[in-house]
Amino acid sequence: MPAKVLVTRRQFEEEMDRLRAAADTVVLTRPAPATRPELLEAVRGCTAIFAHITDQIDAEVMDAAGDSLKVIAEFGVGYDNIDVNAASERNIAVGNTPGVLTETTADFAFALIQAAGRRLAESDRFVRKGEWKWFDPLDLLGQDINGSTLGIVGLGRIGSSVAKRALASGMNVVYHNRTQPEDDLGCTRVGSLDELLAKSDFVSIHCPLTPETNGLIGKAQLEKMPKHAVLINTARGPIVDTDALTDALRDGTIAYAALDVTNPEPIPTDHPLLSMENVTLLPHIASATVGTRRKMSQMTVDNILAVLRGELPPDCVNSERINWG
Ligand code: 8YV
Repeated sequence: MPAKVLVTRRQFEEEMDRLRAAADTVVLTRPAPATRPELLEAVRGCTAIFAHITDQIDAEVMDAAGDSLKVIAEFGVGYDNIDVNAASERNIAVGNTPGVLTETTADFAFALIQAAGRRLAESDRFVRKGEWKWFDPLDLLGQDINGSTLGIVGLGRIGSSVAKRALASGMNVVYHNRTQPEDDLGCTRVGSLDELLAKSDFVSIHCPLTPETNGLIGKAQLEKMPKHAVLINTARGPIVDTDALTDALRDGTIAYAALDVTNPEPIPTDHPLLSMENVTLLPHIASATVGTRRKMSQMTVDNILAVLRGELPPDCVNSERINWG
């Protein structure tokens, strides 16, 4: 019997053809993600799940798939939607797509730093609403990027690439990391997150979502930031406490936020953040270029095809816990 592969969202056809050549491939093509009952039904008998951030792949889903399940291949570098421990206990490999989206995501994070500093989205709304009636030298004043300090929370692959862009634009860069990176590119390591928050004009988040980073930026942390500070989040929504951020933007604790990720996601259209001028909201598109999404799709398929051949995925996050004898 051919192996069954479930792809939970529509994907690049040429990559789906590579899967179809090797396995019985089911692609869920509806515009909305599968509901929980649909997912539990769709995974039955699968060898591989091509998963997306919208899928909560926990022990219940793994057990619904049954003993056939050998790999969960995430379309993305972050895999916080997968219970990796539950997968390892069941000898299921978990794959992801590191590296390939680093520069694209860093481009986008730096674009948000610039867009927030210079109030681009707000200025666009100003023109569209017909509010641009005359020249006013004191209208829509932003903050300089050059000469200001960027604080990077998590100087890993993406954080380092953002740092390179910031240094090239004349910013000072400070960072907070659990471990000392091999090359800090000339950035300054600070002793604590609080110190970083107090020193930075712009703060950009680049750490993964883990139990330790969930709610990392809450009321107390926002209060450490200067009043003119800008917060950028392209990592994961739950790292920032949404209610605390909403209050901080409303009462002037900080000046601005640019968020590619939110909690919840999508952010409801009646959420107070949507009516505030000092926040720019994007629909989780930091990696969304044709080239990068194609490469992510290709890597996800490569991870699955390796397992169908009996090998570990080339990018496997739990390889040391897998024993296929
Ligand atoms: C993806 C991401 O868009 O790689 C990640 O961790 O957040 C994004 O690149 C997302 O995972 C889509 O499934």
